[in-house]
Amino acid sequence: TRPLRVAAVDLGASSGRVMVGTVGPDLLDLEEVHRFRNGAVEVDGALTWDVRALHAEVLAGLRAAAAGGPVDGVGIDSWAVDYGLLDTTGELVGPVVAYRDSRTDGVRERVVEVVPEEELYATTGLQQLPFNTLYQLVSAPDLLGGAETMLLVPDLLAYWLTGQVGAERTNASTTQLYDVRGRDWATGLAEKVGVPARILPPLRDPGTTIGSLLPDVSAAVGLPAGTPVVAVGSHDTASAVVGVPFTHRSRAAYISSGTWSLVGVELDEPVLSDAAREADFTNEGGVDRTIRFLRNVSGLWVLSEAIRTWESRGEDVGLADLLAEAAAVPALRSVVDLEAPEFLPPGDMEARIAAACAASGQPVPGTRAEVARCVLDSLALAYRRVVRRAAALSGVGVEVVHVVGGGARNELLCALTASACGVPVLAGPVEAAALGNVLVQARALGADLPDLAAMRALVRATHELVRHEPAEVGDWDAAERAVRG
Ligand code: LFR
Repeated sequence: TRPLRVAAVDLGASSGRVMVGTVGPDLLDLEEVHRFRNGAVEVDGALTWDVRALHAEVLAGLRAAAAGGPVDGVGIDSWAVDYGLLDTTGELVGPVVAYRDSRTDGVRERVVEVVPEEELYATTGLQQLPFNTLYQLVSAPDLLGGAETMLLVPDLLAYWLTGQVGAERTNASTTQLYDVRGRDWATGLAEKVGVPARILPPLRDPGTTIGSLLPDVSAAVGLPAGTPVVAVGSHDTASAVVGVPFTHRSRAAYISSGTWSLVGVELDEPVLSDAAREADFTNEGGVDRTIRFLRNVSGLWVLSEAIRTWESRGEDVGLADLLAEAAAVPALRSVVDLEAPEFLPPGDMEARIAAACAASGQPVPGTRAEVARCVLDSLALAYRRVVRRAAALSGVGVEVVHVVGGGARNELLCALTASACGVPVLAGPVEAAALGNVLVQARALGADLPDLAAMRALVRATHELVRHEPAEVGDWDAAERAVRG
């Protein structure tokens, strides 16, 4: 029998791609067939996602996949929390607002007056991110009246491919409207904060079939009408964690490093202790009933925003050159708290970094290389803080840190991370999310991959990892005191 050939749609906040995954015994190959830019666009004063354009890009990607051979399945993952609202006729109500929009400013503070943080955490186990779906919904109550269904971004795209409505569980778990222990929508909580429970669609498990391509879609992309769309870990981080090549998951932490850095460990049960709540750790639902116990740390977003600002002023910035120059800047000259709220919205990151350094009595980075170095040192410092905390809260003894995603190809960042965490870093694969997407589809379509361990063994057997040993680069304790007192 020929190997399975599936299309994985993996959408990030700054780019999207459609990859063709080929899976067989000892075979796991990825080929990128379509890549496109993504980014929030301002419409009527709101930061929004152009979901129609994303849909068109998905179709273009599927067409490219079909042109290369048979396609046995399609799976979609994307960033979490954002959604479209549909009315009773299935049309979008209002725009799909992006999570960095300021509409949620102050909303969390209002909600916790109604439902105390302790109760929110006991039910949902989620980190208090200002943009959690719950807070977004509460911030725009006028839209809820006409809404019949809320679909998270990957579920919305799957709806346009198949006509089927539902909520894939790993992404549903990021909404702060999902009961992490009861594994169901937290409808009581939703009603308490004014979110009508009717808009929460039926849950679906990763690994189940959503439906098959609608006739017009299959005609448009050149795939047979019966082609299944499979629910994968539709939260990109859930798929990325499937792709983490753990040998012993109970002795390792992971960092899914891209626009965001998701730093944590994989567990079988949520940790809902007071200590976990106070440390603001999230318990997101993973594939095969696992728990992603982690914190969101601002990631390479801060560097890419800085570069975007420089380029908007007509300066030409090559990332490779910038990183090479940053590597030559002395370590830990100045560090900032990348978990601070000022690094969330788009804008001039160089100015925000300068202000933070000045406020904490550290040298203000004076060159682009120094700015980049400050971001990378600060990221590694945050990784150290969060890895240690994850270990302490969960009882996982971290002997190695896996770095997956785009950050895995950033050698300076990986080396700094090993130094900061004091354990080896295993870097790769870069395309962990697409691999996780492919693997879950392959199993659903009959591949012999009984569990996550088998999937990860296949990733290890087919992908080269780069090992970074911890080296002395500077005084991380002093750096931590500089940002956190
Ligand atoms: C990463 C990610 C994070 C989520 C953030 C916003 O791409 O999905 O896991 O917290 O984006 O959705």
